[in-house]
Amino acid sequence: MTDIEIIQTDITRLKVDAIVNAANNSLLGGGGVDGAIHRAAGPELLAACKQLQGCETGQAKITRGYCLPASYVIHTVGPVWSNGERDEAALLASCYRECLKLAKQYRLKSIAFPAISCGVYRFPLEQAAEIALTTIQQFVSAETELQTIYLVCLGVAVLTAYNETFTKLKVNHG
Ligand code: AR6
Repeated sequence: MTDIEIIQTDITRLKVDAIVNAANNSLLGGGGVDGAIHRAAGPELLAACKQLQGCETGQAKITRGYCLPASYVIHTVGPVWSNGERDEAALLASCYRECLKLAKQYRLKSIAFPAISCGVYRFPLEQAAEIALTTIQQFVSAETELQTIYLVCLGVAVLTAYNETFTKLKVNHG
């Protein structure tokens, strides 16, 4: 049974097997959670990312965590919100699935996700929360090795959207 926990904290402080980075196609750093992760992990993370030669939107790649308390960083690239006209929902779901596939491949027991695409990329919060939770629930119903999945919210707006969606989905699915 996998636990799904919604928490409000700075993801860079979590001692989990992997934290997920909401990166951009270059994988060479940026602002938001990406900037925070690179600052906390140190320059070796950027050196490792340079070897990866970027990442497509909706895909994911893994590195070590270097100076982070987390062992690994899974870098994924969420879609930029564009009025829902560019397959953003499917691409965001793909981000969560691809990260979980890597977690399975590396036999990770714990993983922490930030709210991918919910910052600079402006994905609507309620819809993003629903995609995150349903995609994760579908994946874990078939997979058992992951013990804990954290959904990390920095701001209160994201926290509220996640909590409300979580309650709604639990009610809907019994
Ligand atoms: N811990 C947890 N969550 C955080 C943290 C943190 N330390 N810092 C920010 N967040 P964003 P995106 C939240 O903009 O929308 C970067 O420049 C934040 O409040 O980081 O996918 C990349 O290089 C928000 O809810 O990612 C890309 O160019 C969520 O993380 C671009 O931003 C995601 O916000 C990606 O944009």
